Amino acid sequence: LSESNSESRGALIVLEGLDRSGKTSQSSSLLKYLEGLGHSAELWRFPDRSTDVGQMISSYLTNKSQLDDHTVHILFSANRWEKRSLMETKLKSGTTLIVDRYSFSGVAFSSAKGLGIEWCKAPEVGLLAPDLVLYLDIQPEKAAERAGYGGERYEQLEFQRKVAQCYEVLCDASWKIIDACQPMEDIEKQLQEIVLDCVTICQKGKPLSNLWS
Ligand code: T5A
Ligand code: NA
Repeated sequence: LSESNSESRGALIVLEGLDRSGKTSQSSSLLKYLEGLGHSAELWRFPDRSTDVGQMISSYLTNKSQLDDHTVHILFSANRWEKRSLMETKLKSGTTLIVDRYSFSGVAFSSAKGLGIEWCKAPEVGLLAPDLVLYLDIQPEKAAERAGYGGERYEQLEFQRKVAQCYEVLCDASWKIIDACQPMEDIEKQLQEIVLDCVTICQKGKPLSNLWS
């Protein structure tokens, strides 16, 4: 019996950035790339608007309901907790997850409203830690010029400037910062290389860990 593969698992890869920085476009193209190489991979996103909690968040983001800042913060976190065990199952079964926003969005957006950063981090503790954070770096002014901007609650220039500052506080040396103003194909190539390395390390049995570590 060979045990050499027993720890092999999928990678947890997170894309972060301001609204309209290109996360969804790049997540989809990464998924195609990994599938093209024969890897098992799925595209996830937070908020996951398909659950009951996700629908409350969606209604808040589209200004159809009002919620206290603390309340909505905890809802975003709950929306991740309700997917945690499935996330772990998928990773352990060898599926790589490309995740469009995660806990860092949760902390950056709520602390940009003035909530304390430690308070914001607390409900995220114990969620799975990503193997890789890809930060799509764009000036708030540039993002605002992109199609579809301004449709949702947080898509306002002044607020996005604050979010960018909060991301700077959260960012550590392990994050990969990518200039999101390059042509899409150039960004794709850079991300592919980084992601492939990460997938390989996880296949070799890098252990899973929890936030914040
Ligand atoms: N939030 C989220 C919290 O407050 N707490 C949390 O815990 C979480 C998880 C919804 C909001 O919720 C907040 C953050 C958000 O404000 P969302 O549904 O992910 O989050 O919404 P957005 O981040 O706003 O997603 P967008 O769809 O607006 O932006 P993306 O995904 O970053 O960008 P994308 O790929 O859709 O591209 C936007 C446009 O730019 C073009 C695209 O074609 C598209 O038109 N584009 C480029 N143009 C030129 N050059 C490039 N390189 C380009 N890349 C993309
Ligand atoms: Na998006």
